[in-house]
Amino acid sequence: QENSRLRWITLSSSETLVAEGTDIIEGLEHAPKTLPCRYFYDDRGSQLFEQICDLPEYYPTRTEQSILETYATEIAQFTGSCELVELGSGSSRKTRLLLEAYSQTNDQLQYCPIDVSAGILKTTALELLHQYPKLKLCGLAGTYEQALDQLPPAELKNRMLIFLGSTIGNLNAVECDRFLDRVRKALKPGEFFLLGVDLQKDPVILEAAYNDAQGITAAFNLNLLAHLNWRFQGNFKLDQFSHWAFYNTIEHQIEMHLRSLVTQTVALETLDFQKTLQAGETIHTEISRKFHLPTLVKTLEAYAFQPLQVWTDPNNWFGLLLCQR
Ligand code: AVJ
Repeated sequence: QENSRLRWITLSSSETLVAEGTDIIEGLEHAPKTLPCRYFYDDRGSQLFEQICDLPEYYPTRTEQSILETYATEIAQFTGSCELVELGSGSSRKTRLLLEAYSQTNDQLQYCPIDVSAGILKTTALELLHQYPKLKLCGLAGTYEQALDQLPPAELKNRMLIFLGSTIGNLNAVECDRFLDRVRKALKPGEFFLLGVDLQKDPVILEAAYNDAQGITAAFNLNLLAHLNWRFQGNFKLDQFSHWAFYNTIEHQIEMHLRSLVTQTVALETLDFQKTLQAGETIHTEISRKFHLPTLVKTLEAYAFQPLQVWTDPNNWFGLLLCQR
């Protein structure tokens, strides 16, 4: 009977076929070279990210988790019955706290996880259906852009879009504006938006979180190249690159790069693409912006989101914002 509570939608866009891989070519043609951080998350990358979340240095996951542990019931009472739609749901580990709270205050439980990694989406969906007998689940495999443009109609009378883990920090200011505009269009007036953001803090703490002693973050960064190798028949040799992460205090963002240790030519055969990297040259793979809460609140208001509540942890390391469209 679990199947009757499960629906799958694989999202695609008319652009997909044409666009497949062009973002990679664009990034590698760019000076300095970049690669989209979305490509971290093949199934192996999603697993590595799960390991990062458990690292002693990586405070965001457990800090956000502690905020949710404290306030999930309050959130559920505040919004009342609503469908939960989550962007970048991954293993849904933090969302379980919300599902727990909503299953106690509401008789209907509707969850729509969205992720680019179909593997982790499926495993998680089956676990959740088993764990919550009332739960109805609609999994969407695709990018945020695809998902926001093609959200299935709400099954319940209200809806809350959830975007946790400070994943919004991966977007630069321009992309963030475009994203918030999409979110606003995807939601109806009165619907909710729950946003988790990492806050500005001592750079020593920030840099440690992206340079863990066990080297899991390095493996995660390098796995992007392994992903490109299998997906586009690439020839990246992972041992000829090294992980580099630092906090940019001017931009208030962690930056992750991959540094080429030697002069080498990389090729992506199915994209019919080749590029030479100089020894020491870097490829920029990720930004992770760290936010200033009052500024973020103003930005959200500018996009017609009304911040209803802002919660933080005792150190003020992480923020959780409940907004209403
Ligand atoms: C899930 C994108 C928020 O930026 O902290 C973790 C990803 N990168 N370690 C982050 C990540 C390196 C993470 N986000």
